[in-house]
Amino acid sequence: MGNYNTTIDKKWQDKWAETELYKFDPNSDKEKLYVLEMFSYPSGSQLHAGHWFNYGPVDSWARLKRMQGYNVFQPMGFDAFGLPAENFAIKTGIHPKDSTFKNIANMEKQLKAMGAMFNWENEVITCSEDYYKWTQWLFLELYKNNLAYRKKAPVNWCPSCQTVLANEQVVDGACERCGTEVTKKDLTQWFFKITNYADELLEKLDGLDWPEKTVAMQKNWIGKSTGAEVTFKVKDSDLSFNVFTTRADTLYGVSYVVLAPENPLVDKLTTAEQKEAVENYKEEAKKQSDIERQSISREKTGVFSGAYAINPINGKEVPIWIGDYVLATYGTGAVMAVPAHDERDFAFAEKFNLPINRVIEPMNGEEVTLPFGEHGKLINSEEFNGLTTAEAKVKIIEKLAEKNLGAQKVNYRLRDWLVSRQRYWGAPIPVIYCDDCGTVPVPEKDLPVQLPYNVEFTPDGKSPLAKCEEFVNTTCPCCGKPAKRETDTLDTFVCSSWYYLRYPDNKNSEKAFDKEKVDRLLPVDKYVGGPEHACMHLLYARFITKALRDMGYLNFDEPFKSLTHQGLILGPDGLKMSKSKGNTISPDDYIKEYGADVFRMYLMFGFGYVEGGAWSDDGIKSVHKFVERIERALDTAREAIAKGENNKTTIDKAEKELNFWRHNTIKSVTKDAEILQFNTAIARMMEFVNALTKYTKEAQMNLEFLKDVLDDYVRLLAPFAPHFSEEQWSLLLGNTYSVFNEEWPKYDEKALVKDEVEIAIQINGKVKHKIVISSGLSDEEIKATALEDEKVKELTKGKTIVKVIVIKGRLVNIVVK
Ligand code: ANZ
Ligand code: ZN
Repeated sequence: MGNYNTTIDKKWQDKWAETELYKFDPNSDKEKLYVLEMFSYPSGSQLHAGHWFNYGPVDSWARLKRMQGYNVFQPMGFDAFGLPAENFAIKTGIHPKDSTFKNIANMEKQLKAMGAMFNWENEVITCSEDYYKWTQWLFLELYKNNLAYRKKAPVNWCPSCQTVLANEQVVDGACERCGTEVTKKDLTQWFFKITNYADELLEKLDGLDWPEKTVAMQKNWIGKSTGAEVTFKVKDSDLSFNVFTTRADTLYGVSYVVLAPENPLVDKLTTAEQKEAVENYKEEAKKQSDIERQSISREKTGVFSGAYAINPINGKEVPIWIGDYVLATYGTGAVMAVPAHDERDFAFAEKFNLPINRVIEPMNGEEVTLPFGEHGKLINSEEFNGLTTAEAKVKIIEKLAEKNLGAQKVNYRLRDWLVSRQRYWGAPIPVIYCDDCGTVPVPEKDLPVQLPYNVEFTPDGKSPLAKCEEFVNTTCPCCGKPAKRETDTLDTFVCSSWYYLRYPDNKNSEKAFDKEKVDRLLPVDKYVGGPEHACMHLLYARFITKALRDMGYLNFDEPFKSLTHQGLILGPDGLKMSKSKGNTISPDDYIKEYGADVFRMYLMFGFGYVEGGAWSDDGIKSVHKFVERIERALDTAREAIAKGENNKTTIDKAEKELNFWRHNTIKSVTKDAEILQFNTAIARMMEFVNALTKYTKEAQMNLEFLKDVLDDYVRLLAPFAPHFSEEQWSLLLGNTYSVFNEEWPKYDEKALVKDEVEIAIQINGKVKHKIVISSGLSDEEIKATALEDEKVKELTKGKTIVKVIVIKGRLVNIVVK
């Protein structure tokens, strides 16, 4: 049994804390490196294997960087507002504030037991007044700069969470949190104008060192679409409407137009005869989610409005239909339908017996079945016949533009970010409504608008704060008359959209952060967290950074230069861990048994970092054995040094061999760990132990050399097994605390060239013998060495040597007669 256990963990954690080993010095001359892990949500009271997989290996990377000479900043905090704490409160009656702070205290303890070098003095807790005060300030700054506004809009409503959701929080038509199907509700809500930044958010993605998939997801979410708006006049009326199309070239093929049921024009143009049918249809449409509405396979539904529109290119009349496959929130909420060339229009036309007019054929004139959605050349399009799709898109819009009936237009799928929530556990929106003065932002000096403690938070669709008289009733900051507070709270994603800016200056009570301090540390050099935030947190944070930059608070464009998503650790059954399946792994139990370093090393060795995989008890046991083997090998070596017997001063074959492994290990570990490929890095360190064990069995050892090798090895191991290595370092004679103040070892390329090689000797092409020669020899020297070898002399005895062929590093072929 080895000595390494949690007592060693504790010993060094205390020493690190006492000596403030990891304290960040903002004035250091070393190059800064901001390493950030996504902060955790204190919803449960336990760190789970997923947290560990995020924080443990990244801490190892940060330690490596520290040893490589960087001034590493690695803060930690808690994303502490939000629904889970509130739902927990509703279930148990324990107040969210009480449960949250209790969970935080426990998680801090666990995080400390991990032995990571977090800069705890920079901790941020988003539900603390000294933090949410500045979240409210951020809201006010956005408001002042016309980037926060309030409007009535159909919003996503989760009937179970009893609150609105941002578009990003709706996944396949269901609530991202609880899976309940999301419905629509017309409500007055607060929005952030993220769409102002759509173009920059898209363009700057290309300059980021981010996973390709995440970049693609954000691009898709922003959804830039280049097309045109075309104006259709309503027949016998002053009304007109625009459609957004990416296929202006198909304008001659329009056989009807479709309005979204929610389009305000519907009521205005529906004829008396069609009124009832249209009303019924609108009611039905409310029950469908956007996803269902857009599904290609779903049977199309619709209703005729009774009205007609005029196709602006040829003056032809086309019927105006209402159909829910057109979304109110995209483009103009109206489309020109070209059934011959669009799949959904085709299905709709077939169902309602509407004309299907071909206007595009393939470039080679081949016959095709409809709908034909590809590009080609125009037919049945008067003066535009023969033009390619691309040419016609330009020419047709040019012609319409002369009459003011068309223009090029870029559209985005991205919508403004809905930030108000009808829930309790969040930062109150700092706004006051006054009968005389209207919407009045709370003056900065009155921040924070405190979240009251005694509130009835059982959800009933209204904001819990609205039921709290002391909170609601206030006086207007402008005129002093009685006024009412906004009772919605901010989406928790607002809290997490700027936390990385607060870490460097977390105690500032005058400002959200000091510009100079933040500019010195940001952008974040390495950000690591789960992939589930690709279109939410990561997009919101980029937006807020850009908005603050434009307000003059920051000097950089992008918050996170380099991003990695760690994989998922699954239960032993290969399924996602969950309490109900009973397949969760409790890190604390394993740590008690094996120590934090064994747990950490297993996570790094047992899984590809971005792949993750299924937990295995055998896996952690074998890592435990490996740590014991290292310990034994190091003990043996150290004892030999301490005894000082059988020492020698020469560097012979055995030393060269061990030296080769030493530098080979340094090289591979440095290379692999750099790119967070921890599993192979640890595999190399395992190999090294074999070489070390072999050397310590030599009759004579060069003890000075051995001490040197051990120093390097313990330094290599330190980031991966911090407590264990600190202990080993302290046991090695003459070393001073701490190994983490040591330099990362460098490898010597020369040591990697083995100076002796074994080569084969062939007689007439058949391998007969092997000899060991010095690797620096020339062909002539190799030839001479081979021919002088006793065995070779014997093999060629009595024969005539016709030719000797030397293939460097590999073989010598002797042709004899
Ligand atoms: C006529 C047309 C003909 C279209 C054709 C396509 C093919 P993206 O690329 O996603 O931007 N569209 C426009 N607004 C819509 C809405 N609110 N709801 C549903 N569909 C809408 O798609 C743009 C195309 O989607 C537009 O181009 C329009 O149909 C449809 F052969 O216009 B197209
Ligand atoms: Zn007023």
